[in-house]
Amino acid sequence: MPVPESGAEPQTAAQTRFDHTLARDQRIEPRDWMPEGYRATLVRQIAQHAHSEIIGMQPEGEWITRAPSLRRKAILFAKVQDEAGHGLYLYSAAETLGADRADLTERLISGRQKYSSIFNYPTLSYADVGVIGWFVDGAAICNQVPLCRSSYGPYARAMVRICKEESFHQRQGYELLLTMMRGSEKQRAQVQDAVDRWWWPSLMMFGPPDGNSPNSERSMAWRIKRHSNDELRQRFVDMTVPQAERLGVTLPDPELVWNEEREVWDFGTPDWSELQRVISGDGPCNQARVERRRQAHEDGAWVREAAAAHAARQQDRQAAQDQQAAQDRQTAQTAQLKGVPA
Ligand code: FAQ
Repeated sequence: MPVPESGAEPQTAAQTRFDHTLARDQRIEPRDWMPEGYRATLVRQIAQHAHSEIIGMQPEGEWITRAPSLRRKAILFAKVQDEAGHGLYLYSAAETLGADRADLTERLISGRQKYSSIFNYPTLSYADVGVIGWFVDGAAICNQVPLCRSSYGPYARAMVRICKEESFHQRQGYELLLTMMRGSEKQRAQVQDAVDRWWWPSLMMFGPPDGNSPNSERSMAWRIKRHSNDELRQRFVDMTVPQAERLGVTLPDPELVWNEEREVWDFGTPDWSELQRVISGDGPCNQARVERRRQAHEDGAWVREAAAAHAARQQDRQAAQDQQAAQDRQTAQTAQLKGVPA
């Protein structure tokens, strides 16, 4: 739990220590004093991130039963399970800031907290599974590798493991697409169609342009975010263009052109009004995603109750064992004092 702002020592000293920790590029840990705005920003970002991982299980999860072979099913199963794990590390990181996991879930299903816009688009063909791995996990890596150096310790450490797994996910997506591109004409067309549909939403994952990103400045000053939304978007485009060439697909942007001077790929402007619509709940699948999450949460109530009952029983058993052990020790000590052999 964070030390409250109104701790025993004067706030100015605590604030100075906090500022020095950031200036030395060291980590803030849960036991450290932190400004309330820093804590709230972290809870907001980490919760949104956790929700994204959990909601993000749905678009690909829909293809587990329809994946074309046992091998592809096993791979997809493992990937979707990984996303659940990422969500859990992130909820745990939010808990170190005093957030309550049940409350965060409630905020998600009542529409009071956001999750990534990207998961509000439908997965229309199996090629979408590959393109999600390639684009969405690729974008997640660009965004999240710098977060491994985020100033808040538990978040940064969670990111290290998550990034390793995302990197594997990205490669499996690209490998799936390479296989499909070596297949039939129909398969190649499916890949191109999926690329066309997911390209722009993937660029939007990085958030609004820098001039319209109200949280960036403060988050960067606090070293929660290390790069701006536009910097990371550019990094993603530069990484992806040569991969698209190798794969043999066309990215759906006529303005995509190599800029000799800046040594980056120039690209067109995403439809920012679409991002705003999707973020505010009016994307193609928003309602279905949240409804499914709500249903899963309700269906899982008995599991939570059973787990809590089991934990309570274990605790009672442990307490009884501890009490018995204490009594045994007491009896042995008394016997020793009386000179009775044990
Ligand atoms: N979708 O001022 P900014 C994944 C909101 S995980 C929805 O720029 P900030 C793994 C933003 O929250 C993907 N909302 O905000 C996977 C803010 O709203 P608020 C998730 C968005 O925080 C792969 C408002 O707009 N990754 O893919 C989006 O400085 C495959 C103004 O924006 C993370 O969460 C959006 N795209 O920057 C799983 C990474 N963009 O809260 C399954 C960590 C912006 O003020 C399958 N998060 N908004 O009401 C971040 O890096 C940042 O939070 C950003 C946004 C960059 C997302």
